Amino acid sequence: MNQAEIWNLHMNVPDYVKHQRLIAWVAEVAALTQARDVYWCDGSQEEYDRLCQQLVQKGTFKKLNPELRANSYLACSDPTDVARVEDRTFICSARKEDAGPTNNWTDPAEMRSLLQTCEQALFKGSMRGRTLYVVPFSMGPLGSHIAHIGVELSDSSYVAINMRLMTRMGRAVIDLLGEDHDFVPCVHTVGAPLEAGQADVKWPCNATKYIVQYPETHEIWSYGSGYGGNALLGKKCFALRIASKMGLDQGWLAEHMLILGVTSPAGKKYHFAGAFPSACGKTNFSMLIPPAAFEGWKVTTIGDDIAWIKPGADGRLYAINPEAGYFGVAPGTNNLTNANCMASLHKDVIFTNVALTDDGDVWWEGLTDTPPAHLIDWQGKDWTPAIGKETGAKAAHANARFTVSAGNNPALDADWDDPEGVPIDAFIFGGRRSTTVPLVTEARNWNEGVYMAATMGSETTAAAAGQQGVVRRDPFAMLPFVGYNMSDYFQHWLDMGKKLQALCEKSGAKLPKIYCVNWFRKGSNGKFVWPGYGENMRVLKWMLDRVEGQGHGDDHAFGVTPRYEDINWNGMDFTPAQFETATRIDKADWTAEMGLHAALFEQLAYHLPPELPALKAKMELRLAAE
Ligand code: SAT
Ligand code: MN
Repeated sequence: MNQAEIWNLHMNVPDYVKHQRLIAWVAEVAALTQARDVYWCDGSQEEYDRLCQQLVQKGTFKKLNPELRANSYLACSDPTDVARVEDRTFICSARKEDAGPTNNWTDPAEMRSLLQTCEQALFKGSMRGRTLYVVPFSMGPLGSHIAHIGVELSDSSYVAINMRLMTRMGRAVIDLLGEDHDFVPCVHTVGAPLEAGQADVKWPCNATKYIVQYPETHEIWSYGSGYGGNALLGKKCFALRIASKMGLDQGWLAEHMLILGVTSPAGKKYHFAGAFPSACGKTNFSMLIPPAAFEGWKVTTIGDDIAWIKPGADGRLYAINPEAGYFGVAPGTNNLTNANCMASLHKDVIFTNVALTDDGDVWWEGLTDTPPAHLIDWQGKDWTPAIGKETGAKAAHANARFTVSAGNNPALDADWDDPEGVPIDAFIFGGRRSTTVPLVTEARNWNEGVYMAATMGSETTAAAAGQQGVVRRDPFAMLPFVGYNMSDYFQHWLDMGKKLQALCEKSGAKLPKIYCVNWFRKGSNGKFVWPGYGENMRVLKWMLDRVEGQGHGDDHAFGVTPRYEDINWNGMDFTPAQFETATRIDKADWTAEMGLHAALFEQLAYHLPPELPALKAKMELRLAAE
């Protein structure tokens, strides 16, 4: 018997699995990683509860007080494994130019050798002593023509159960795969093999990490981390990095965007897709509750992080949320900032890296104004407000997360699972900028919108390892997520615009409008000028007025921004002076900003669409004349 045949014996293939290529691949990976055994996830509640229970026994999970958080758990990670690792993320295309200057690139043959084939290959024996979980999942509604299937092989049951909340996972996907359907193979190991007799730790991981995408062959290999986007491979690795390349080749878009529905009191429904970098409020925005003055208006969530968008024959863009759950940032979430989210978190939640209260509930910074008198912090240490003050230690990690199924969200859109997707009326792009960028600007046309999105900057957050609060260019909020050359991605957006325009001319449909927003501008006192959250409805309403050809605004160098009188201020105390601070275009600031655009274009010179520098020159002329 060869090694693969020996492993067949331990494969435990359920008889409903008919896909020989899948079985052979699982056997190959099991042999490579020397997993102790193989477990095929069926996605059932019974399985979920059993795996959670095992994690409780192992000490990875703490079961929360069922009266306060029914069927919910807290996991605390290794302190070195708390966020996405962008510097350990690789796009391994055949040609370096095709990964582009914003991605880490390694030759695919070299990477395969390092991970799979060389003598010390990292995946060799990496699952020793552990179970290999086979996790079949659909990104998008089962069977939707916009959806795609993946199978993740992971030695982490934490990953398997998070995938059940985050995706459509289990036997139904195996049934869809049938005998020969395509799937994206995703291999994940925490990189912590257990030798005979060796005790496990609560959060196994490895100091060495590799998050590897092969965009041309649609493969993902992830080593060394158990956290979030590093390990739940359906999310950033598949639904953005691999899918963006699929979209380039097949004529669609995979975007780091929330999708929300807005229904007017008259019952007319609109859909927005909004791109913001990680930890800039996408989850909150997607669950927005309109202020009292907007009685009769309703905002509903289709997705909070990722959108897959395909053109219809009518020239409209149809979007689905490839995910089925939310992996949201906990700190700052409360009943004022996101009451819908809070209502989602009463049951069936996995919390990661938040603090534990003495009565078995969770707490994080910003949940309540006054912290409880005593907590166990995310690192398992005693925490009191006095300790926090003295040491600066946070009770919850700044990137602490909740994982919860979309079904828990009271604002879930009735069409969220529609396999046809929802038609997009407008795109919103927003960064986190203390200065310079106005509250809202409408692009005059598609190409100027692409320019705005391409040159977007944002202050870095705790969602990724590394320095926080520094402004970096984050084109389309996709900097860490584009699976190919960024300039080719810009070109793809410009090409899509042209193609849609031609289709729209025939059908009479309109291209989506494009907006740039900034909720995070600060005044001279260092405080946010704009209150954000529910009040963002006022900005959405202005956008809808524009979509209907009714709203007004000032035309300036970069597009159209509302005047004070163009916004509905009912029930809100916001002075014209404050509005001026939130929307002002400062010539000196923008001259400096244009210098940063120039630097970006220099970095992205290879294949940079000439339309972009041409637009820049036009805007600069106009800025100088204003
Ligand atoms: O990539 S994660 O899912 O861990 C978080 C994020 O960056 O949005
Ligand atoms: Mn995200």
